[in-house]
Amino acid sequence: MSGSRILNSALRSKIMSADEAAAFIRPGDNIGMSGFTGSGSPKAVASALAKRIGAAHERGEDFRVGMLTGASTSPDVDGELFKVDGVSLRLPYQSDPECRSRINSGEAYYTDVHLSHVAQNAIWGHYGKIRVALVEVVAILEDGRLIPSTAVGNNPTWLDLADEVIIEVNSSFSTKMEGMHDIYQVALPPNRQPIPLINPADRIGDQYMRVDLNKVVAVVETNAPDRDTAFSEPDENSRMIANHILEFFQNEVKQGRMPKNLLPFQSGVGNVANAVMAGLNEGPFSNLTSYTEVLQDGMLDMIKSGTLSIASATAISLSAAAQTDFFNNIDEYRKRIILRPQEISNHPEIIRRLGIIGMNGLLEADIYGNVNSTHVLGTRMMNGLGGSGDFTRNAYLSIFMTPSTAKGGKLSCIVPMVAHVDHTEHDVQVIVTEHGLADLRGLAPRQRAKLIIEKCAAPQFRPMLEDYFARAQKEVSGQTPHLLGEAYNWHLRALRGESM
Ligand code: 0RQ
Repeated sequence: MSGSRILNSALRSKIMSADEAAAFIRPGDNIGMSGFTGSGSPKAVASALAKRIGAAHERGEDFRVGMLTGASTSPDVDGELFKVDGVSLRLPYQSDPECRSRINSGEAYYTDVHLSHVAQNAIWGHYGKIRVALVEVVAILEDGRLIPSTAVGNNPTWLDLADEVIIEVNSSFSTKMEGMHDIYQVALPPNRQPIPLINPADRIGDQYMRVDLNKVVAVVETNAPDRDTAFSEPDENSRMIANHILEFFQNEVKQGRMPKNLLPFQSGVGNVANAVMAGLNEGPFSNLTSYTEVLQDGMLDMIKSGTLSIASATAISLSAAAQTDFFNNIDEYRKRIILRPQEISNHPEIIRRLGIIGMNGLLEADIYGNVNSTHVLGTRMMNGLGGSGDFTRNAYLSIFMTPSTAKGGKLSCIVPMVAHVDHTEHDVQVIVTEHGLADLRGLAPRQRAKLIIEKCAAPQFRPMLEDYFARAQKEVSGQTPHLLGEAYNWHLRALRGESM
């Protein structure tokens, strides 16, 4: 029934169509938008805006906006807005092919920033004025408080900063999500206080988001599920990577460095990460906890089996089948899942305090352990850094996992020197491929190189890496020996379409 989830009468009077709401957005606006890895993104107003922008461009008018979100959105948001060349600035993380192509062609600016930094940067004004907030919620209470949807992201900050607020109320999500969120915002220095979160299960804030009702210009009703984040069955490489990691964890417990139920873990996105979750679910561990950004299918399975007792995140990004399961069993999941603003899910203070195990993917690592997560062959943006840096720098254990090769074996994911650095050798502690796991803790660069080549490189590239490293030591020496005239020949060969 129309308006049934909008209990506040002032906001009920603002109900309108997506086209009418999109008309509030002006050329040049910066929009603080909901959405994190496909979940919680606006289902109607962004595509209505894309239509409006497309029509303006046909009339020869300039119309582009700045688009700031939590992380990636969906084809009807990033895809449609970028297809009409409607975005001048995008941040902080994206994974849409259309968006990626406009960034790499130079038509749009993309600011790749740690996810935990976005809110405070926006408050400080580093992104300019955030004039409009476009935020999806599940329902509006009588007093105007908002029940967040499947992603919290930066929404509390967008609601605070914007002059005009457009709210989408999505009735496809159960109102039983009420109580799953924990909204806590940090003050700016010098008034910042310690964040009182000691365990992943702690609730430190409010269940609801708040907005100044006078700023709300439009309320739009929608009824559409989140983007379907499909996962494939773990392939052989992913299974082998997962096995190396499980064996490593067992040894850490044996050495007394981690308790039997490990430490809270963070898991990146993608199929390898999901396979590691599947491995953990089948492995010998129980009563695990997670303090992460995104809850994927694998973690839902772990909650169901009882392996995972609590999952703290900022978003739930699931396949269609897992979304059905999530809402069918929401009363159970609500006891085990907490969704927080990304400033808190990714906060360095908490990550360091909890002693997180961070597990993320990479494009390439070099023989000394520097990691490139974002730039294909050094120049073309893939998805962005996301939260990998928040966790890698501050975790107790920073693990990077990848197949040893890409593009059918033509590219080695272990190279002499990465062509772009997201995570430095000082932060990267473990690298894992299907061939093995290199535990780099405590090692000096030349020791790291030996181990990474031996354990992680693909057999067809190993002799070349050994030869490079041997000659670099002999001809140049130094703390971190490199043949600077040769290091990027690997990438140059790849750019010519040859094997590295
Ligand atoms: O390309 O899809 O065209 O085939 O990169 O590679 O092996 O499927 O791995 O899905 O785990 O993604 C780094 C992108 C890895 C991801 C990255 C090509 C490869 C394929 C994907 P195709 P895989 P994954 C939490 C943390 C940064 C953000 C992050 C990522 C595609 O992990 O975005 O960690 N990380 N956030 O063929 C050229 C190489 C390559 C390569 C792989 N060396 N050169 N292409 N590929 N290696 C989440 C958030 O923060 C929101």
